[in-house]
Amino acid sequence: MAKKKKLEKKKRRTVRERDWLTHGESSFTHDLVRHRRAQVKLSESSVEQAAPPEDFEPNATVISHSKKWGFVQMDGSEQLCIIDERLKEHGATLIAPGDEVLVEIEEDEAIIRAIAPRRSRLSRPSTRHHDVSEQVIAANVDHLIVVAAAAEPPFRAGLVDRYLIAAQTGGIEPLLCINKMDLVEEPPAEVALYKDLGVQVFLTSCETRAGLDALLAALRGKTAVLSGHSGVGKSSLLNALDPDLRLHTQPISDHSRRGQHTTTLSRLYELRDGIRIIDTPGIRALGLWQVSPEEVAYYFPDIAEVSAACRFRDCTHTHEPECAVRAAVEAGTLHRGRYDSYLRIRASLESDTGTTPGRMASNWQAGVKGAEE
Ligand SMILES: Nc1nc2c(ncn2[C@@H]2O[C@H](COP(=O)(O)OP(=O)(O)OP(=O)(O)O)[C@@H](O)[C@H]2O)c(=O)[nH]1
Ligand SMILES: [Mg+2]
Ligand SMILES: [Zn+2]
Repeated sequence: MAKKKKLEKKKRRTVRERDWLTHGESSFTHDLVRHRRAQVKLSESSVEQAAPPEDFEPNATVISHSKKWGFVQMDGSEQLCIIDERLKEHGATLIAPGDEVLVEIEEDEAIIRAIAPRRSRLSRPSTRHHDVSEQVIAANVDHLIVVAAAAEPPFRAGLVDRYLIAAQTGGIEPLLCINKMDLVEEPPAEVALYKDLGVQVFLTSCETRAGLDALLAALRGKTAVLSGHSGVGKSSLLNALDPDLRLHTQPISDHSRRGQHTTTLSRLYELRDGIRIIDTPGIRALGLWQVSPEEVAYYFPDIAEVSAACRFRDCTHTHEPECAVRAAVEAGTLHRGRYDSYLRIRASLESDTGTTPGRMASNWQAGVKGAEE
């Protein structure tokens, strides 16, 4: 008898309103406790149902989630779902905004039964001490919009270079958006380099609305994820692209005073013209998922091209004699900033090998020291 009671307690679940999305995960937990008495029990049949199907047609897209809940878009409306307990993480985040899922409705309960394989993803090595080693920031996106500010905070090419690598490894086409152009006369000098590499660059301002129409045109019918340092204006860009969204934004002076990011939960937004954009919290540094030090040069097309003329095939371009890459930097035909960025990323991957928490082979998940979630 006592045993049965315990079992029943374990199966309890709640269905709640969506207000937790605007307050972040902490208030959600708090609310869960507060509303415990009003909990709706998950039906026996749904718990004992057959195992999640392997072959299925997804019928919903994940907008946002917590560990146990997924907020999805389904049949044109938004729905809060329980994630089937039998779905297990296999080294990577179980669900992420943009994931295509199978939702089944049973006795007023919506349950995420299965998650479709990802066709692309923005990932980083997880820096938290939990089971997953690959943290998926966004799934199934066509574009990664790397957002940097022309000023306030100052432009940093290092993070952009890391994003370009993450986009390549995750199968996403990167776009570079230099925001806050109203604060400067000229865009950062590096912009020309990225254009040469074939990256589409958008010079925008949420104040003057410069560049926004071009960005909208490039995103028509696409799903994209906005990522970059905190305070560069990711949420402001979304507000400018669709004034109905009214997302919370905050001056960067407040960011530093409070030491926290304004956006705390990644979330997918549906805009007009079939555009879907995932807003994410700002990051300080981006660890690289599944990139070894030896591979870094492949992701710098300008360096890879020159390196064909290095004396050694496995040249690291750090100290070897007759290194065509270093010669090109000296001759001024390869941009020194790009080479420095290559060296920094390579060095960080080397020094991090074996130190990143997680279960998988550590040299595949080297990240950035001090990287934050
Ligand atoms: N001058 C100027 N300020 C801008 C522009 N875009 C955003 N800002 C300001 O920059 C500050 C930060 O903007 P947010 O949109 O909150 O930045 P965020 O990238 O979403 O930050 P996190 O959510 O912390 O990652 C706000 O005070 C905005 O008003 C712009 O184009 N020009
Ligand atoms: Mg934001
Ligand atoms: Zn070399």
